[in-house]
Amino acid sequence: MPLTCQQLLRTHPLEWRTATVHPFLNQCRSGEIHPQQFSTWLVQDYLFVVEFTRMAARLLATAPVEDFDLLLAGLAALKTELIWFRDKASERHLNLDAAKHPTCTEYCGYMASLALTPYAVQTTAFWAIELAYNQGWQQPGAMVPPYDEFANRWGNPDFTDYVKLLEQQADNALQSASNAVQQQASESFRRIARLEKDFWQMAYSAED
Ligand code: HMH
Repeated sequence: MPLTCQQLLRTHPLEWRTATVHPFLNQCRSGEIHPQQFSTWLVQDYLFVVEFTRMAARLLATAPVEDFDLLLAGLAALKTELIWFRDKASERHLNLDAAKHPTCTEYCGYMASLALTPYAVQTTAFWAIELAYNQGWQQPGAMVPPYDEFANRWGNPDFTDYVKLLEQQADNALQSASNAVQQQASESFRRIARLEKDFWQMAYSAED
């Protein structure tokens, strides 16, 4: 029986929960998040998305041609997302030319290291990273402004559909993967869950 994305979610429910349920998100829903904590997340997430875009490009570079449509659409969406991040930062007078927090550095280093793994591992990781935000921003329920705009970016129905297609793409790749590669995909899923949890927490730990 080949590994599937749903199986990963079923096998590691607690780890996935810590990746997608966090006080940061609940405080965005209620409006209680401190603007400075939110800004820390915003700047660091921009820096993350820059590196995630590079990961998407490497994924395209190893993908079978059948997967090009979805990955090219994903890259086009990332173009819009990077512009949007710059808009959100400039509204808040935030400097995006900032140093990465150690947590962001670790996550970006991990994404870079995935280049050395087989496509099945990379595509599963790509799905998990997008699903974390899709579920994380949706789960608290309707958020107060200005955070509703952020919740909607990753929680909207089109993004949910995109993540489902990424899941099918990953499942397809996993289907023909060896046991060792499936194991590697499973370890990657768990690593991403921990990195996502740490990324939420970073907003509270950053200095000033
Ligand atoms: C930390 N994980 C993190 N940031 C994001 N923007 C996403 C996932 C979704 O792209």
